[in-house]
Amino acid sequence: MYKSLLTFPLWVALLGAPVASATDAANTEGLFKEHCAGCHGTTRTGAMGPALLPENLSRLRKKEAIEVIGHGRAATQMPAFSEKLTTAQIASLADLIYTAPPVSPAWTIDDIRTSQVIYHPEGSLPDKPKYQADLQNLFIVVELGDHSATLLNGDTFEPIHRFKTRFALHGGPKYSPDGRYVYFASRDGWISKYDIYNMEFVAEVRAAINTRNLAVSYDGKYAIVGNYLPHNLVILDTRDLSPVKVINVEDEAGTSSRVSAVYTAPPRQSFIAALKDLKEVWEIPYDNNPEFKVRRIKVDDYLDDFFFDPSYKHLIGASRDSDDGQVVDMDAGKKTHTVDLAGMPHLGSGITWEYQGKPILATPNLKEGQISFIDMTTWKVIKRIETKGPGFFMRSHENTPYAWVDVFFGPNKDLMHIIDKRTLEIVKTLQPAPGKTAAHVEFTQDGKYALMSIWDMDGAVVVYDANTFEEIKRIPMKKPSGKYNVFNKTTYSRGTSH
Ligand code: DHE
Repeated sequence: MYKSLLTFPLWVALLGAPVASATDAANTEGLFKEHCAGCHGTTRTGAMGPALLPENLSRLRKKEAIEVIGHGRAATQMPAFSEKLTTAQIASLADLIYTAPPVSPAWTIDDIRTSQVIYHPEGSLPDKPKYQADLQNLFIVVELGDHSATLLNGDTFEPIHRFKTRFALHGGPKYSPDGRYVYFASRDGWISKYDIYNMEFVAEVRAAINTRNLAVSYDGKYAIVGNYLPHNLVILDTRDLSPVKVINVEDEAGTSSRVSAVYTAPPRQSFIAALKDLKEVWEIPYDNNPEFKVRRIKVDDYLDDFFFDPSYKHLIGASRDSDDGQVVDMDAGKKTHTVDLAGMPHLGSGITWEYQGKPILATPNLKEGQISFIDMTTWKVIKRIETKGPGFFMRSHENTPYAWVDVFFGPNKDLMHIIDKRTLEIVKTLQPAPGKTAAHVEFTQDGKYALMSIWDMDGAVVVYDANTFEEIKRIPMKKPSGKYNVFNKTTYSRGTSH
């Protein structure tokens, strides 16, 4: 209690919110140059340390930022400044990094080229794996806790190798079609290519200052990176991650937009991007389109999140501020249906299966504890079920009659529901580690085992028998987030994300 009297919020409460003067701002800039710029870059776009711009800090509350500046960050090179700086100075630095600079920083194709690092030129590493394992049943597990990833054997559930990644990976890593390489994206725009056979990074490039996600073309030749900062899409040559083209995302009038997400659409031989600030969906064919010309499809609303039907003929998109989802016929190039989807459906985490002879889509909801089931022939919601709280990830597999969905938010975050795909009812609720978030399931190649994350620094991947729901094994890990099975991802299983 006594200690808290000395801390910033009380100081603010007693004196009132400080009025920033030009001198204060200049002093804070000076502090930043002296203590922070060396690692985070003079323009805050990041260097050895991560970028410190509002877009890059969206997952970190200001209170936590103040804590990190004062006391450092474990398992990184971020030192503690509480001995060097006053509480007020630390608070002013936190204010600075959550304020957009007067001029948005640029990141040009030359910056991208300059950032490229080639550790092993193409063809210089052996083609034979350095270990014995079924290469189709490997997993990459991302461990957010200390910015690492584990290569896991999906038959024995033994880790093969653990390695450091870039800071704050986000979104699913994407495999090359043969499963030998995996591509990671970090929120700071770093794209890394990792050789799973040799357990080495082969190339890295910084494609942007703030990235949403990346997708890899069906033929494996290109990667595309969708960005918030700058407002663009960057196409890379997957051989060494050289930039091939930067596509500025703007409409005909020159209004620019952030990219919500970009995915590959295998049967269409194209990439498809949803935009956050323009009412357009973009399709970029990569076959017979050397200039990567964009096909623009007008839609009724901005799209924050979207999903495809298994044929990739329809896109189902949702805006976080609307009660409706939109169905876009990708061949006709127009919106054809509206889906009644209230709350904040997490379509990106939706999955599909056949129910009573019809394809259905099931999606959790980030705001409400419910799962919606949508008939993909009529685009009507055929059922909603209540869950113990809003969920983030839903997963299944062709060989299991069950779908697993987490309760990511709220007091029941330690629960995981299992839904029978034949009845659309919850048949079991697991609580693998009381008090700790249970999240994100991915199946083995044959669908016999389900791997679940205990999303905690003192966490684990828990392996379950997917039929009996019995726990088989607990593999200790540091805040494991997503896990990605080579076969399920490269064959575009209907039970997982693509
Ligand atoms: Fe994600 C995937 C968007 C916050 C963990 N997340 C995705 C994808 C999108 C997305 C568009 C699909 C990209 C892909 O896989 O190629 N995520 C968003 C948001 O808009 C949101 C709500 C806010 C934000 O700040 O970006 C958000 N996401 C989070 C988190 O807070 C999570 C839980 C922790 C983190 O890493 O920051 C998180 N998102 C994930 C994971 C995936 C993901 C683990 C990949 C899931 C998969 O199985 O493919």
